[in-house]
Amino acid sequence: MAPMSNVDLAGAVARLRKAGSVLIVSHLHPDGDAIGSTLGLAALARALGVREAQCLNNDPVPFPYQWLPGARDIKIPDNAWDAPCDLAVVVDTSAWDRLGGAADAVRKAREVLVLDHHLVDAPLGDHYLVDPSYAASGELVMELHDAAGVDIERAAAQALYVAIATDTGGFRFSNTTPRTHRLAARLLETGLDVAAISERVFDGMTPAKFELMRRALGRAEFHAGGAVAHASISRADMRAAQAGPNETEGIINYLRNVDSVQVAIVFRELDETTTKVSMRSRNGFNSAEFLQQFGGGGHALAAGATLALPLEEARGVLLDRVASIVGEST
Ligand SMILES: [Mn+2]
Repeated sequence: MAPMSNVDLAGAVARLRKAGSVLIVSHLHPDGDAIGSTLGLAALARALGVREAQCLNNDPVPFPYQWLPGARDIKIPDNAWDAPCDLAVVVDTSAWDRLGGAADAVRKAREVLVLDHHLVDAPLGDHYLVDPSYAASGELVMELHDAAGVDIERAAAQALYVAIATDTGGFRFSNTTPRTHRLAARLLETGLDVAAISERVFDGMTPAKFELMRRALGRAEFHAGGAVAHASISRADMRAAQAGPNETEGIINYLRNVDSVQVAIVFRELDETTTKVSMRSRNGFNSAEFLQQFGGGGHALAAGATLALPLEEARGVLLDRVASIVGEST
């Protein structure tokens, strides 16, 4: 059994099999893994004979994933949610505060099963399978199909390919393993169109995102001999670019890609007193560990936190701490 789990793959399948109604929920501001894993799980639940499998997320499906079959059926929370379900499955997060407005519906479920691959101390839920050795929750969902003896249908294969491809940065990040490629190879065998998916998921960009990138990267700063890079996105930037939260995604990678950079940080102003911090790192700097002191978490190479500080202050505090670790003055 994985280190942070109280249920294994077979146990998780048993919970699904037993449930008459299932609610599948992932984290707010869903990424490709969140959406892809949600849809893959819905397909698995239906194959296992679950009478009612519904999907719910705090936020609408981001544009690059809206074409996935079933994506339109992922609901957003409203006050029309009444009947408690037998089993809520929380995927790609283990934390209540990442569920946003979907948390209430999860709390009403008779049982909660968590399937995740993030580093966490105490996962939510009655049953949890949390294994950071998976590059994506989509890998876990594929292995659940195998444990259940269920073939992955064509539509689910597309969703799970998106899940795995996005969380590995197109099979480029260090979380990519031989298992990742073996699982992805099986998805390709269903005949999915890799080039078409890649174009939709990786290369497409709204004009709003381009404008936001222009603004954020235009003011990027480098410190500590180029080892630390950061950029900030204010609410004014978001308004001027007419950008939504999803359009901030990926901007940080341009900072991390600069070859001198060990730690890349993007600060985003949520309101007057709240700042969201995203961090990417390499060369041994553990972003998740570092951001724990600010109540954040994630992976060693990619993590995030929300600070109860105005943008400028959050930037000051965090950059000071980073500098003390990276070892040169900023
Ligand atoms: Mn993930």
